[in-house]
Amino acid sequence: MKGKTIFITGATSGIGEGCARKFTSAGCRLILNGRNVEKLEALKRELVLSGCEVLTLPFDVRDREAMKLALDSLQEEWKNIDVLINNAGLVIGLDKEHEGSLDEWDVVIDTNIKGLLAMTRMVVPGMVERQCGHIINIGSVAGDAAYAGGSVYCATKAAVKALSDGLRIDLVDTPLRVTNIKPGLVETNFSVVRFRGDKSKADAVYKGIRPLTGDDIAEVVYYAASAPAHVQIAEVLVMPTYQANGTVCHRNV
Ligand code: NDP
Ligand code: 8X3
Repeated sequence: MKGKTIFITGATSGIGEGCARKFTSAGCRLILNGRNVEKLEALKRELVLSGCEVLTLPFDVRDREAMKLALDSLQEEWKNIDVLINNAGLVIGLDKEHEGSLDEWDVVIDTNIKGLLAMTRMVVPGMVERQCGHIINIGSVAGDAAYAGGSVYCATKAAVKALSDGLRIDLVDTPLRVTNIKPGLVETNFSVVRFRGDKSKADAVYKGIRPLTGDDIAEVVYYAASAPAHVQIAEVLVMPTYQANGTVCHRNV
C-alpha cells in the first residue's frame, strides 16, 4: 500500500479518522475531506509528523459544485486516486417515519446517498481510465433490515448496498474493485449527532456492550484495500461480539 493515494470522505471523526491513521501508518498519501476545517487541519498536522503526505480538501459532500471545484483543483500528483473511501455519513433523530422532519431526512439522504454517488461519479472515471482503483463504501448493518425509528437511515444504507452491488456489476470488465463494509455498533460521534448533541442519550446506545471503535473498522477497511489485486472483498458485516444483527444485542446491565 506504500505510496498509494487514498481519498477519505468524513475524515474528521470516528471511522474516517481511524482510516486516516491506519493508512498513514502503512505509508499511504492521504486526501482528507470533511466540513470541519479546523479538525481537518489538526489531523493533518498530526499525520504529517509521521512523514506522511496529506492534503486536506474541505467540502460538504452534498454540495456538488464545491465537490467538483475541489476535485478539479487537485494538482497532477494528487489526481491518481487509488482508493476512494466513501465514509461521510450521518443520521439525525430516531423518529417514526410518519412523524420525523422531512428537512432533517433531506440532510441524511443527500449526504449518505447522493453525496456518496456524486463522489463515485466524479472519481471512478479516472480510475477506469487508469484501469486501477478501489471504491470502499461504508454501509451499515442498518442496511440489512429496518429498525424502529431508523427507517430513513436504514433506507440510505440499503441504498449504499445497492449502489455498491450495481457499481461492482458495471465495473466487472475492469480490474477495479468495490467493497461495502457494514459495521454494527461503533462508538464515534455518530450517536451524538443522531441525538442532536445529547451525550447521555448517545452513551446509552453503547451501555452494557463493548462497542467497536473507528480503529476497529479501519483495520477491516485496510484489510480489504490491501488484499491481493485478484481478491475482491465484496461485502463485510462486522459487529461487536454480543451483537447479533441490527436489533439484537446482549447487554451486561
Ligand atoms: P462520526 O459522526 O464520528 O463521523 C462522521 C464523519 O462524516 C465526520 O467526519 C463528518 O465530518 C463527516 N460528514 C458528515 N456529513 C458530511 C458532509 N455533508 N460532507 C462531508 N463530510 C461529512 O460517525 P462515524 O465515524 O460513525 O460515521 C462514519 C460512517 O460510518 C457513516 O457513513 C455512518 O453512517 C457509518 N456507520 C457508523 C456506524 C456507527 O455505529 N458509528 C455503524 C455503521 C455505519 P464533518 O462534520 O467535519 O463534515
Ligand atoms: C449505524 C449502526 O445500528 O446505530 O449504522 O444504526 S446503527
